[in-house]
Amino acid sequence: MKVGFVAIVGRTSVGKSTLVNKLVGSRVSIVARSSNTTRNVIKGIINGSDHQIILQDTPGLHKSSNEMGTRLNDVALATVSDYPDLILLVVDAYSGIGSGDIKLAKLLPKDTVVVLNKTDKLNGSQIASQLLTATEKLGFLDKAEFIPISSRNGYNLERLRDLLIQRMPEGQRFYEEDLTTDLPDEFMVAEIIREQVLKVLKQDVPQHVACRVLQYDPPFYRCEIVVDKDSQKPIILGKNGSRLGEIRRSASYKIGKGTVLDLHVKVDKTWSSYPERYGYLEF
Ligand SMILES: Nc1nc2c(ncn2[C@@H]2O[C@H](COP(=O)(O)OP(=O)(O)OP(=O)(O)O)[C@@H](O)[C@H]2O)c(=O)[nH]1
Ligand SMILES: [Mg+2]
Repeated sequence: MKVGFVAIVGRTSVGKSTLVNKLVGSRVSIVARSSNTTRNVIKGIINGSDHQIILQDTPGLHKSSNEMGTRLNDVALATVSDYPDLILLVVDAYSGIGSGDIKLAKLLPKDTVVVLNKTDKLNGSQIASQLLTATEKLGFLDKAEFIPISSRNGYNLERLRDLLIQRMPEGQRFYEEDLTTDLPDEFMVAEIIREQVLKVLKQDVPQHVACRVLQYDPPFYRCEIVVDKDSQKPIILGKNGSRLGEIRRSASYKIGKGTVLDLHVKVDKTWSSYPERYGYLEF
């Protein structure tokens, strides 16, 4: 049986978490338009009768301007040096390979698999030209395989999945066959709420939002949304609490039928200095 670990790395917002969800076939890692969405190494497990592939979604690499950003980068790079069976470098085929991608690629093994994501935004000849440019710019990865994909419309994901299976060593399952992630349920609930916060607020509020479950009593959950500035609290609440209501409705729907969410907004000016307190960066 083919079993192994695949570390998925790349700059922020290239679509790593979207890819993991698509390959796994369920939503294990949250996705947002804003940068620095993923804050933990999130495992997504692909199960088959003759294979089990454990994908490790990681925080996106970026130019960090604060302590938490630096630690997010460190967590991602630690996954690379933790002897995964394979590394998947995700790049954005639409924006092309930039200096950030090259800098990261230089830290990776020569047989890394490079996926050029978001090809749904390009036509056939543009894809061919981006593929050529990528192989030139990342030519130092001289045993690399380059695959254009789209996590959005599924283009080439079957081929990528087959390649991953092929590249895994022989072994025994690490996890039960029906598991798609090993994340604690409480953390999943908090992440779904954070995803809806980012979605409802769009660019209004920064990534500096934390979500934590205070009472876990399914289908009842009491949770806090934490911001680091007084001025952000009214933004989350909206006029007469309308935005918080919208967040509550959409998160309840995503968590599941019958969910009752009690949401509170809190200001903790230093939360990003203690991300573990809120469940981030600790696994
Ligand atoms: N058009 C298009 N958009 C995509 C594709 N994959 C992801 N996206 C979008 O890109 C944005 C970022 O996606 P994520 O999956 O959160 O990116 P990420 O690399 O995990 O980001 P970080 O967690 O911040 O590192 C979201 O708006 C996605 O919907 C794709 O194949 N095509
Ligand atoms: Mg992500």
